[in-house]
Amino acid sequence: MDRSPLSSLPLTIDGEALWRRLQELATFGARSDGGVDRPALSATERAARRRLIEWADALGATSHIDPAGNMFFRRAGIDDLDPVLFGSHIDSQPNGGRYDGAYGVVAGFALLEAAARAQLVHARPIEVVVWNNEEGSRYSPGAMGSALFAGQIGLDALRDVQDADGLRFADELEATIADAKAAGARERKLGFPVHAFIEPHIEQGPILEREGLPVGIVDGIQGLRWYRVTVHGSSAHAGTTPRAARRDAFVGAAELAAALRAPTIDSEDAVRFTIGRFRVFPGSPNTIAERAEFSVDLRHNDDALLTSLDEVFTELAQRSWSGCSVEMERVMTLSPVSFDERVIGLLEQGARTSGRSYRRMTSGAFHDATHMASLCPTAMVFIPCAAGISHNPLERIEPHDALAGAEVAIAAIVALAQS
Ligand code: HGY
Ligand code: MN
Ligand code: MN
Ligand code: MN
Repeated sequence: MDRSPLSSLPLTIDGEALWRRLQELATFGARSDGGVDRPALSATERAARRRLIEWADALGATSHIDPAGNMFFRRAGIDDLDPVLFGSHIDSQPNGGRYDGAYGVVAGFALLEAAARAQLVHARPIEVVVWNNEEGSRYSPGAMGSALFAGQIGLDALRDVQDADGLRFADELEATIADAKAAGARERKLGFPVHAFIEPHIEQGPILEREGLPVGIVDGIQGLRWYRVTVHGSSAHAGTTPRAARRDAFVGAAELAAALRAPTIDSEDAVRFTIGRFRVFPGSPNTIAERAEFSVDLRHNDDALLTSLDEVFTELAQRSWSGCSVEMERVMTLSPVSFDERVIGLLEQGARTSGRSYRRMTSGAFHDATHMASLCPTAMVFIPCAAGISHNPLERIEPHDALAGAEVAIAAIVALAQS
């Protein structure tokens, strides 16, 4: 891919408009504590998608939705070449912040706005993308829409997936697609050739703030494994059942959880082990638990270590724990990924041209860029967030950093769209 040197920033980005759009998007699923609760494929997310369609209409971009629920807001190029994609996700954690995912999508709209204002001419189409269900909190696995787009999983495998309230993924997806089409989005097939992809995102860690840098150029993402563990016991009376007769699913799950965590903290460097969801059934104070379900989120940049831990986990799950049996399913596997050096180089040029100091860094969080890197030249740009806090309503960014990251990413996107 040839590339035009970035002698100056190709567009003037309206930082105030970018900030206004971020705050407007945060009204969809707004929490009283300043965060957002905007689950994938929920009514609040459907309303947010409709607002993005309105924004696109006003900026002369066409709106599209694919069978995976991914949305694309397309600014035509003078040639019908493979498009450059630019964006992130708008679904959030239940106690999410305003900027995780949303920042990358709004930076995309800042580009559409600046390009429309400047009547920018570019060879390739530029498409702002909203990947469906990146968080994986309501429906597992995460990064689902980009995995479907990249052919890593098929829709058939998700037919029976339900959320905690028993609402089927397939039904909620169908309703979301119908709602977007009613608001003017055009249907599009799943998957198409992409020239390059850039995902602007908040760092969700403390490094950039600690080093006083406005921009991070992301060259890769660490690996991940997600597990769903179910421990089966027997319900019984809390007051009358002697210890020897108990098959208490909570006790079994607690012992297994501790056993799973032990080898991760024994490894020479920080495997990140998280149990974020733990549910006990029937969930009555005076009934011994018949079933316990919990999640395991495992992260590290050494795939061989993650694979070796998978073998240890599989063996532990085959044992009996306080008389309880165990089912364990690995529901998500992401190998560490390295991004494309040419796209990284364009982002570094964008930082230099815009006079922003920066550093290269690897992402601890997974992103849709993980799957896109298997399809096309891909990289990410990070901006700092206060104290590295994310997946928390206290998530905060600064308007000047939001502008800096957008200018750097947009300079690279425009250069890619010219080539
Ligand atoms: O969990 C993650 O790493 C991403 O932020 N959803
Ligand atoms: Mn995110
Ligand atoms: Mn997230
Ligand atoms: Mn992401």
